[in-house]
Amino acid sequence: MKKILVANRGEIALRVMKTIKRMGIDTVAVYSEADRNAPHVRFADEAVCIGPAASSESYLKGDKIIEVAKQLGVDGIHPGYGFLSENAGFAEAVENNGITWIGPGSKAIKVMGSKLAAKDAVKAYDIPMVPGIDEAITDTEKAKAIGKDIGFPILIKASAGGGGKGMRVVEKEEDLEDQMKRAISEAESAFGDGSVFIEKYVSSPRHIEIQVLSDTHGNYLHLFERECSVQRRHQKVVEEAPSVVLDDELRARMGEAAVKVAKACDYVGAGTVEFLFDENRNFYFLEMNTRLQVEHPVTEYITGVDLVEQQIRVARGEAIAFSQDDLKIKGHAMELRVYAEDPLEDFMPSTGTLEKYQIPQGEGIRMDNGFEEGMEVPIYYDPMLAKLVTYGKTREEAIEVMIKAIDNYIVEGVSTTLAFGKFVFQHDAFRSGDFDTHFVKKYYSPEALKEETEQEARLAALLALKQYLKDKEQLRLPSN
Ligand code: MV4
Repeated sequence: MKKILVANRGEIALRVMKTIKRMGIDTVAVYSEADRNAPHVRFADEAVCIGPAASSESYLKGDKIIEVAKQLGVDGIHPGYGFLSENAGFAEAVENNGITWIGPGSKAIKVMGSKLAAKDAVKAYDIPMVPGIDEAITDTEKAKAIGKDIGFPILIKASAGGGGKGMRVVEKEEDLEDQMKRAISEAESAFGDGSVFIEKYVSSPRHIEIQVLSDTHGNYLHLFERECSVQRRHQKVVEEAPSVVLDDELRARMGEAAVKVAKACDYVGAGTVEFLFDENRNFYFLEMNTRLQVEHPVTEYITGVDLVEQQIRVARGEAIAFSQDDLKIKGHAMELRVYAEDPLEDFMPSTGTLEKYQIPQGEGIRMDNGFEEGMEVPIYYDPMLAKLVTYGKTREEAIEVMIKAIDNYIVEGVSTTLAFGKFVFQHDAFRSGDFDTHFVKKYYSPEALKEETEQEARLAALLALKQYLKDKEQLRLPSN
């Protein structure tokens, strides 16, 4: 491969292009009219405008992107995450045009894009699943019988849903009929597919996912877990690797289960298998994400593996050059997603100009960043500014590096979630490791954040006063 087009924008386009460049391969950026001056456009060897600001007119225009790729003699397309990354039709079209798709086969994307098809595919592989049914259901009487069988509360899920969309908890039998009708009509309008199914509701799970990697030679490996329990409305906020709750035995079992899921759909490349983890230390397969994930850097930190490089090597047909036994966890990594949102105003997106934008740097800090001082934060796309990733020999160290890095991250002109992130990293429940997917709902409020910020301001004022008094004292000392 001599030239790769990155069909994405922002921090992930830059991150992917950095590895491509390091591998001695040329990069092609595509961009919308809103991104003319974006860093990913300037970083690339070549860049082509593909349409107006709206994603539907630019970054989602698969045909246009393929046309550009052919014109420029591109050998491969990397989709990043979001946009076209899990679009089976696009993956197929790329291949049909003689371009290498740097991602899994369209069959795997399709199967894992449907919860029910995914359950069906992994059925024969003895993978732990939440008690429930594995087919679409419309009959409320049948649903009631299942509810009685597995016990309430139950969860109704949309087969075509993902990331929490189209889910409904049903506490008791009386509510079932009504909730099911709503779930079906919601799924129909949101996904054009009204198929829903039922699972036992796991009330306080942790979200733990396993990174897998496979090649076209039949090698399958896992690169351990990421803990992603700190999230807000199904939007991850903080991720880390490894998880505090796994031991080597459980880690190996979950890794093996994840590899089986990958095998079940003939997966090729880098993928992620999500599990729920309950208070009795049971784990259950949830879904598989058939793309490079936002939070992949924490895995790169603790394993030393560049996942984008591996994706490209696998797409070129190379065999993975290391084995499961070669992989060892070294240290601990934390990631904070920094959004242009106001944590005091219900995380309202905050747009405007970055009047000041200074990113932290130093030992144990990795910034996956897509912005610069003076840039506008556009309203058209995801409001994530950057990922702040830190590393330490221990979890405590990674947290300390993170808190210092947050303090050294200066943003003016838009609101950010930096203070909210600091709130998480300073929280006792987070630091002790005793948290689950309800962390934010349970502990966060604007008042709690304000209280903490004010306390810090008081402390800072006190320290300044103390220093001032000390300086004054020293000045008064007689010089002889
Ligand atoms: C669940 C669950 C409890 N029980 N399934 C949310 C996103 C989608 N991937 C699946 N999700 C869940 N499925 C059963 N049977 C709780 C969640 C869930 C969740 C999962 C992972 C991370 C955060 C979450 C927040 C709320 C609910």
